[in-house]
Amino acid sequence: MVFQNWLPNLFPKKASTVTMTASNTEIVPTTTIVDKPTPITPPFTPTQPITVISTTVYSSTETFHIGDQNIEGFEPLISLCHEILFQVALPVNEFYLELETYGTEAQNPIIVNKSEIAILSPQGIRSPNEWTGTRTVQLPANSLVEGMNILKICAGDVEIEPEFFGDKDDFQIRNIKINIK
Ligand SMILES: [Ca+2]
Repeated sequence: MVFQNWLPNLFPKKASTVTMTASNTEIVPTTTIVDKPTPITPPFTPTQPITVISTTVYSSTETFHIGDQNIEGFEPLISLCHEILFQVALPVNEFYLELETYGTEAQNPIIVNKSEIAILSPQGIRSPNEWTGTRTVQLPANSLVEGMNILKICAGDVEIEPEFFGDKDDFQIRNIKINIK
């Protein structure tokens, strides 16, 4: 006589063992039922390369007149340099200035933290007295320091037909942005 003892599968989510036994040695089947392990999926699978988005650390739509003369049609003169303060958290891989210019005719220095690091060049002999589109000036990221930084856009020497000895360029700037990546 075969005696079968079926254990009800009350807890199907757990591994369970159902053993069929017999009173003699004729049949001793053993069946083990084990739930399939849940496939392990990685928590995050990037499907696209991560893009580093630039951050604007300074932005102004105001118009500033840099130079050494009052000029009709220009905004009132500020001074020989326009100074911008901005905050940065290092590390920074890219650092650039965007702006529109009106009337740049000289090699106008861009100074960051007291070092001259770039030139805002003449905008062209044919169109010195009109607004340009957005100009982008790449700047060396290693000129930045943690925290507060100072960028100055200054008037350079007029080398072609200066109006007087020591004449500095007079020009306007607007829509200024300082960006980092
Ligand atoms: Ca001048």
